[in-house]
Amino acid sequence: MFIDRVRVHAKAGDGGDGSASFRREKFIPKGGPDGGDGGDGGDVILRADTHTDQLANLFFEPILKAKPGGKGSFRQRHGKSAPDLVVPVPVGTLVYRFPTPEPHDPFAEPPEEEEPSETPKSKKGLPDPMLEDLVADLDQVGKEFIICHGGNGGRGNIHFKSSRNRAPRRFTEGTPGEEGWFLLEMRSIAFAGLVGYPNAGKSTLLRAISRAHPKVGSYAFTTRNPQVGVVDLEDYRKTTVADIPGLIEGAHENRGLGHQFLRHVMRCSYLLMVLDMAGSEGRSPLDDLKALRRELELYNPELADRPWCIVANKMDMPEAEANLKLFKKKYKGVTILPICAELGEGIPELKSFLQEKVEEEEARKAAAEKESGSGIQDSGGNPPLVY
Ligand SMILES: Nc1nc2c(ncn2[C@@H]2O[C@H](COP(=O)(O)OP(=O)(O)OP(=O)(O)O)[C@@H](O)[C@H]2O)c(=O)[nH]1
Ligand SMILES: [Mg+2]
Repeated sequence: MFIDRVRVHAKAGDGGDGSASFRREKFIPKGGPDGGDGGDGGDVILRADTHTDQLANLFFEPILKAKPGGKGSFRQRHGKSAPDLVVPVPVGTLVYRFPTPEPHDPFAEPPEEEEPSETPKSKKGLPDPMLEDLVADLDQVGKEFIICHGGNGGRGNIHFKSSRNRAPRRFTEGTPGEEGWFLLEMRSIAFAGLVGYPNAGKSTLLRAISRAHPKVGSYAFTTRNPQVGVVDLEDYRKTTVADIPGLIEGAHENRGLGHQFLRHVMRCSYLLMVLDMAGSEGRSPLDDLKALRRELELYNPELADRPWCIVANKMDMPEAEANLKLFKKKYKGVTILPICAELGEGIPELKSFLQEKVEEEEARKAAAEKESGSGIQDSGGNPPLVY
């Protein structure tokens, strides 16, 4: 089971209470206050980790609870601060905070029957999060975000001693740790995304250009989870390409595997539209491309504006040549890369094209950085988050 979206409940540790105690020893019957402070509660921290590739561990254990701080004690002993709970999540995880639910009102009118809504619902039953609830984007290895801060420890009675009150019984309690509901959503981060109908040969292509081994099958929706492959380029450069499950008409309305994977395309700077040039299964590659572009546009107009090119696959089949000619006539301004993913033909050309695009992107980024005058690295060549 591949999990790229989970709801979790997090609770940071409460601060430990301060202590109210008095020094009592032989021959020192009234030794004054000596209650120590409480320790701080542990934070709940999410950390982007390269060794975690999905959110499955959180699906099975969705409650993240950090330990409370220790209580203060006599002889000025301070309570121990609790360790932070660090939870590894995949690089590219977005964190949304659910608004705190209203307290339940038993006298409230029961809600009216909901009318069937026009907008598609998420397939896994989790509502689509709102952009304003986004609190963090863990898009770099090692990046951390504290989702709940631990409470502060209370103060012991030793702090409340004064000239007028030599034996204070006052102490403060530790503050409670924060808690809340969060939605964690993973979006694969890759330079280029392979977008195409089922069976167009996306997974075969990823196998041909990288060391990734996604499953290849002659049936639709062989790929059910996005997978990122690392592609070695010239001059020891590397880039990443994401294989994404097949897209069908109506995907923006959640048909097929729907939104589940369009989410992942959002993080790709470049789109490789993979087409079955032979038009097997009685389809026309021209119609396929039109439908794919429309789906991207309907899901998010921003996606339709991403730079893209056509990867004309299955050029080993007899019908492919005629279709390629049609494409060259119709899409004059668009790069068309004819390949046969299965036999590895056209793969070196595709790789050098990718290299060109990676270098262009790097130059663009460097120029943008110079302009803004900041030396701060952005999210590693990925476009800003858009929804
Ligand atoms: N003749 C020919 N067949 C190919 C070529 N590339 C892929 N295929 C075949 O096309 C079928 C589908 O390939 P996949 O790589 O699984 O296609 P996909 O686009 O990943 O499909 P989904 O994961 O279902 O979206 C397989 O039977 C492949 O063997 C090619 O260049 N030529
Ligand atoms: Mg596939």
